[in-house]
Amino acid sequence: MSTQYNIAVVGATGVVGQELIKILEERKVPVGELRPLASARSAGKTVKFNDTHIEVQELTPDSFNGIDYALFSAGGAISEEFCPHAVKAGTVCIDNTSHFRMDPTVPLVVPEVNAADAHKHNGIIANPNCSTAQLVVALKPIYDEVGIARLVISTYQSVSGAGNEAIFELEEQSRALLNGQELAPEQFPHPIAFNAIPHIDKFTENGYTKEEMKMVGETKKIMGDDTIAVTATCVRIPVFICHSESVNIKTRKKISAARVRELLQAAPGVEVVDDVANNVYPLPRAVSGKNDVQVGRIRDDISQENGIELWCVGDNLRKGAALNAIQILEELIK
Ligand code: L14
Repeated sequence: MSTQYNIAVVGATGVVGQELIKILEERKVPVGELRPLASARSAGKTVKFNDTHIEVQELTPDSFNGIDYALFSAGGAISEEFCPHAVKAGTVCIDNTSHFRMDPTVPLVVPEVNAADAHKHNGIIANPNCSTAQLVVALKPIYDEVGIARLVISTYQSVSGAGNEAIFELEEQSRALLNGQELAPEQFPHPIAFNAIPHIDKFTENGYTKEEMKMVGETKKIMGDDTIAVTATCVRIPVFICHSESVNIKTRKKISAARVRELLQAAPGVEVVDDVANNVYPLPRAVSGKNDVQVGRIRDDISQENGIELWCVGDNLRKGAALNAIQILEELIK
């Protein structure tokens, strides 16, 4: 019999946890035991995996006995507390939260870009921020050909990254507003229905949000190049799934839009969807549920010599979270 692995999913009832279990099944990862873990509040619920219903167990320090790999997606505080227990039990952790991402002893991996880094772990591998993961997949072929000097990014991020309650809030607020009522915001600082909120995660000292600073730091770390200048504005929009990004790239050497299109057509994890004559470009509703990041609106930047503009859309629950984590797992066990 071929090797099987015992896998724990921490935060198994969350949006990303559910997606992790779905993708383990979809990609036929050789799972021996699947151990869904969550807070006491969710313990006793069941999750469905390959036609079996598995009871969710309460996460404790002893949850990792016999587990080969643990996929964490239950918030930074949970990872901070429980990854060390898992590592002590000999479990390798793939962490979806921001907690360990910028730790120099922890690899931060997007397999299309820096798969080899995954093997340099000390028990924990970090999975990047959703907006960063989809971005670097599209940047890598351009970087390898002409280098990148500077990036200016604006994001249009869906609500699903913020969890089940956030999805529910967009739904409820939209329904209420169409019925002439206004519901008070709970999951976001302002009403999200029919709105655009330039504020994701907390504000930091320099006026950027933590979400924006994650894009800055993580892009450089994954690309392995601290000299890339990065600035970002992250905006929440009333979309359920998929983050969209307007990306302005200043390259080190000149490259044409036509050549970028050619490079991206051959790039793993990317689908070029770019035919403006027929109103064809990437859209969140079309990319939801897809594994590939779609790129379109590829054009020469008319404002500078070495500039490219593009529009990139990715499923934040897949490439932005669960899929990337499982690609890391596949890299480790291949
Ligand atoms: O850094 O949409 O993984 O609120 C998780 C929550 C990214 C933003 C992370 C959201 C964050 C996300």
